[in-house]
Amino acid sequence: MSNTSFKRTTVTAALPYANGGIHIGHLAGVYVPADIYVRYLRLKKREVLFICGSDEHGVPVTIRARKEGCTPQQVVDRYDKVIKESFQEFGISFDNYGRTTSEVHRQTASDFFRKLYDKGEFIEKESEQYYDEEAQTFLADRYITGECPHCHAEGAYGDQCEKCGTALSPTELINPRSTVSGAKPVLRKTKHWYLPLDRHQEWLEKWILKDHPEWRSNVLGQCKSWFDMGLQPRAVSRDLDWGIPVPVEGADGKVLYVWFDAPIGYISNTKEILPNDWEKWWKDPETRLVHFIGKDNIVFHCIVFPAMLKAEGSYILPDNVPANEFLNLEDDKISTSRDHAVWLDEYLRELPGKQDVLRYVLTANAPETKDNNFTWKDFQARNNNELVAVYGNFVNRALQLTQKYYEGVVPAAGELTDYDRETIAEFAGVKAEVERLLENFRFRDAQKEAMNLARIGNKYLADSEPWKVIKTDPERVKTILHLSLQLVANLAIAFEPFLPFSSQKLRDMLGLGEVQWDRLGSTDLLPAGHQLGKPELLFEKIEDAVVEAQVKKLEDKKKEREAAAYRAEPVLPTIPFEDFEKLDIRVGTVLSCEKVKKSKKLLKFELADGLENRTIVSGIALHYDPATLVGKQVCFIANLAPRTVCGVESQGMILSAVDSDESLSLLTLDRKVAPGSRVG
Ligand code: B3M
Ligand code: ZN
Repeated sequence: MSNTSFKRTTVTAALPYANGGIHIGHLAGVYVPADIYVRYLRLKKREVLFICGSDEHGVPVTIRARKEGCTPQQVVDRYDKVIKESFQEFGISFDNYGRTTSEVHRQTASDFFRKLYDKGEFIEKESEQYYDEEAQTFLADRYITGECPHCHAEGAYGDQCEKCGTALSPTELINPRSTVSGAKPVLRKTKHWYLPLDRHQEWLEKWILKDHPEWRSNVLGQCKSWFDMGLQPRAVSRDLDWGIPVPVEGADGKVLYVWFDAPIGYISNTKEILPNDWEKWWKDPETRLVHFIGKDNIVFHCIVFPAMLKAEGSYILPDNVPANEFLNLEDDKISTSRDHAVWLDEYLRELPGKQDVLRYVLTANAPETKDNNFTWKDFQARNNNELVAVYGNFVNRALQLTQKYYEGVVPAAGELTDYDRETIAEFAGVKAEVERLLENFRFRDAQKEAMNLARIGNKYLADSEPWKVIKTDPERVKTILHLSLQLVANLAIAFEPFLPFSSQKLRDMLGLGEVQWDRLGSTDLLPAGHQLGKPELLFEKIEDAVVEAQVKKLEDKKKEREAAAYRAEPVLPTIPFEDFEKLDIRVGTVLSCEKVKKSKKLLKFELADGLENRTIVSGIALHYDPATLVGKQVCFIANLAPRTVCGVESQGMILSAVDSDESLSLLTLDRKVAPGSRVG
């Protein structure tokens, strides 16, 4: 169905986890595009509801609480407040920002579960899960660490090894440990409820791939690969003491899985503000439901939540899920754990009043079709070269000239020239184009179109040169400025969804009341004789020092991290020179190299060492393809007592450097030397 054939639109933005603040990646991926869309619909006078809230359950919250020595409730109370404030400051105009710890949510999620349970929409299954006998608790995957079965790094989690990125299940870990007590966990039987997604695959596949070919290709692609793998039943309960209790008999100590309750939060947060009227936003087929999310949430919003809604039976399904890819920062992945991010509360403190600049830059670089990159240099360039030099400059020139020549009163237009008419025709087309792009969730291009309007204005003024014409043909200047001011007023409208603070400021300067989106493109927004307000600068130049300080801040954090890694592995105590001399390090040429059977880590080297050949086993198989090493020269300890590793006698040790991410790099030479040469 086309967008306009719906009566109203329910727009949701992913509920952020209340275990940390909000950074530019969140803003760019979800909240700014959602806000632009909603503001646009409101301007179009369409009925719309914009829902979000904090996602307050789940294991990450309990981990944070444990780390900080406080309760999960204290964690979410703190971050809910921080997050809500950041959104407000950036003008993200939710109709309601709720919380999943609210009573209305507990009741709604609980009833939802109960209804599916009563309808027989779940299956019950017993499985074996790790249990911590000391702490007397089942362990969430994240609470178990051990050696990764793939890269053999220590400290891999029960759900993933962060070193090699492999997804794991806790029972695959070698030497598992509970992070709660340090105890060795034991397997225990436990019962859970599962949503049998396999039963839903057929209709889901048709609904998404056949009925919604207009969805973004990244979204369709991810769904398709889930379908190709075949959907599996998913547990919707957990053994945990933080969450909404499973509302059935015999479910003590079990709560709803956070991804079961969180999307229901959209419904509860609607109910919270519209207790008597919420159903039309969720159950009326004439309502259009749109979920704004990041790409890591696609499966939950396109497959799991729709399956839940369908199983319940009375809800509508999303009409679109415009998920974004990721935003990088200075060419490096944004990472909360490494603190490589621009946090909104810090941004607001350090660049006060510049919310619209960030909104602008994040939209200009929106990761709509691929991952994108935010750099402070680009931030500065877009501010100085686009917001200041194009938009701000045009507005300022038009207003200042009107002030100078006509004391801020809009002059009447005389006869139009062909050039005037061409200009009018050009900006009359902008409205349809911006609308088309916004309706298709193409926010970057839509904003570009709006900026194009400012370019048209800038060019018009530059070409018409009223400051020169005033000396020869003052009547003509009236027409030029009359038209320029209409263009300026158009900009206030066109940018309203994107840069709400600047539009407000501009409207105040123009004495323009409420904006009428439908008047975008018209030339009679400011009648002759209308008194304008006092002109002020719309945007300010950002100096080098400001962005350099931001880059330095990121670099300092990185250095600090590296120093911490160094401190974690400090230099060993000093030894006398004679001790060093005992170590015989030599250069060897690799004659052959192959994997050691039944080992993932080990490579067996045959080295020419100057005298005879020797065999050395080295644990670098995950970092090198053995075939590429033949012929290379490496350094090895020649007088180490032989050891037998995996049935192979190793006559020495090959030297390699361990990077902070545990990857290994062989010590090689930058020019050839005779095998057996001494290193020292
Ligand atoms: N809190 C995950 C996230 O913030 C999750 C989204 C819930 S949306 C219902 O990425
Ligand atoms: Zn690993």
